[in-house]
Amino acid sequence: MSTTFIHGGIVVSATGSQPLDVLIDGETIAAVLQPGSTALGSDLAATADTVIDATGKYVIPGGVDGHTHMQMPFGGTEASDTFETGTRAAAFGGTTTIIDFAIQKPGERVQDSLALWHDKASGKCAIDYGFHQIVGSVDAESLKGMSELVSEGVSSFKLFMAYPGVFYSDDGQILRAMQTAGDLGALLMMHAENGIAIDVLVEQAVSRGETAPYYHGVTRPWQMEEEATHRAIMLAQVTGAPLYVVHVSAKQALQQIAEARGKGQNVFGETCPQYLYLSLEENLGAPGFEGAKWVCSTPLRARAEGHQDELWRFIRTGDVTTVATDHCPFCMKDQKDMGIGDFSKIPNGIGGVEHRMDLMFQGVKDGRISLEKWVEVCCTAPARTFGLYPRKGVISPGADADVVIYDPNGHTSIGLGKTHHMNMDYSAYEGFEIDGHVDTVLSRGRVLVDDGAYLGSAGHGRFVKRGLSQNLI
Ligand code: DUC
Ligand code: ZN
Ligand code: ZN
Repeated sequence: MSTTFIHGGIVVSATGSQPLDVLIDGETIAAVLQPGSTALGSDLAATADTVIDATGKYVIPGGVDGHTHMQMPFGGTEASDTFETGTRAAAFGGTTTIIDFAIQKPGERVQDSLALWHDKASGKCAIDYGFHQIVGSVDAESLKGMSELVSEGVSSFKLFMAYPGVFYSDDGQILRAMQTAGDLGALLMMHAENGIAIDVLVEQAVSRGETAPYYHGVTRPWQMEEEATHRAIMLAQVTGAPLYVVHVSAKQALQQIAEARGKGQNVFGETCPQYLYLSLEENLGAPGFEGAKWVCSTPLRARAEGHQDELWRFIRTGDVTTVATDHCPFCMKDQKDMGIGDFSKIPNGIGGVEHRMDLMFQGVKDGRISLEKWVEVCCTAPARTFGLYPRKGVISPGADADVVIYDPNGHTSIGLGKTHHMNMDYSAYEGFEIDGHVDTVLSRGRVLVDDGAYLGSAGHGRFVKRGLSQNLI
C-alpha cells in the first residue's frame, strides 16, 4: 500500500482547527499526528511514498454535496452534466462525494429506477457517490420497495409538493410515505413549495403576457414555500419521520424549520450557495432572456426582502444543517432557450457543483461563518445527516482519505473561461472572485486534482452504501 504524508497544515474540523500532520495508508487515514511527532517511529516526511507540504494551508475533509442531479431527465430535456463530467467538476472544486437522485417514474418499480441510476453512474464517476430515491408515485408497491432500498444503502427518499403532473405527491401520499420512512428510520426529503397554487399563478402570469424569466420568481412567492414547509413539518410530526427540507430559499420557511427544531422535532434545513449570493432583482431580472440562467426552484428571492442575511444567520445557528448545490445544469443553447417567450418552459436548475466549497469559504472571509462552520455544513454535517459518517466528512484514523488542501491566501476567479469544468455554456457565478483556492484534492488516498491539473479518472469513484442518519436530535 502506498503512503502519503501531509504535513505543515492546519487541520480544520467541524469542532476546531489545529496544526496537525496526516498520514494516509492506501485508501484510508492512518494517523493524525502532532507536528514533529515521532510516535510512528520514523521520519514520515522522508519515508512516505508521497509527501505534501501544506504549510500555510488548511487541510479539510473532502466536501460532501448531498444534492445533485447529473444527467437528470427534466423539463423536456436532460441536465447537461453526465456523471463523468459533473463528478470531475466536483473534484476540481474540492467535493469528493456526491449524493444524486434516482428517479422513479409513475408505473416503474423504485428498485428498477435505482438500478437504472446505478447503470448511469457505474464506471463513470471521478469521486464517490451515493443515491437518494425520488418516489414519483407513492403507492403500495413503491412503499414496499422503500425498505429494500434502505438495505441497499439508499436511506433517504425525496417527495415533491411542487410540479403537479410530474413528481407531485398529494398530502395523503406524503403522509403514507412519511409513515413508511418513520417505520424504517429513513430520512424523508421534501421539495416544499405549494405546486398546485403556483401553477395557477404561472398560468395567470403567462396569460397576462408576463413571460420573461423574472416572472418565474414572482409566481413562486415565499408564502408558497413557507406554507408547504409548515405543512410538511406538521405531517412529519404526525408520523415521526425525520424530515429534511431541500433547497430552502425563503427566510420564512427557515423560521418554520427553526421553530420545529426548537421543539425537538427532527427537521433539517438545506440551503444552496445560489440563495446566499444571487437574487430575484439582479439575476432573474437581468435584461432580455438572460435571467433564464438562474431559473431554478425554489426560486432566487428578492434581495430587498432580506432573505440572504437570514439564511447566513440560520447557518450560524445550526437550523440550516447542510449546504448543498442542487446542481442541475442546463445550457442556454437548446435547453434554457426552450423558454423564450414563456418562462414556464425554461428547464429549472442551476449548476454549481464545482463552486460550493469556494463560495462557502468566501462566507468565512466575509465574516459570515466560522472556518469550522464551513467544514461542518459542507463536509461533516452532510456525511452525518446522510449516514456516511465517520467514513466521510472527517479527518480521523479509519476514515476514507478524502482530503482537500485549501489555500486561504490563494485566489479563484469563477467563470466560463476560467475555472469551469462543468458541462455548461455559461456560469451562474460569472465574475465572482473568491479569496481562497482549492490546491490539492485526494479521494481515498489518490490525488485527483493538483494545482489545477486533473489526475483522476472516470471509474475511480465508487457507490457508497449509506446507513441511517446519524444527525438526529
Ligand atoms: N429544482 C430545480 O431547480 N431543478 C431540479 C429539481 C428541482 O427541484
Ligand atoms: Zn427540488
Ligand atoms: Zn434538486
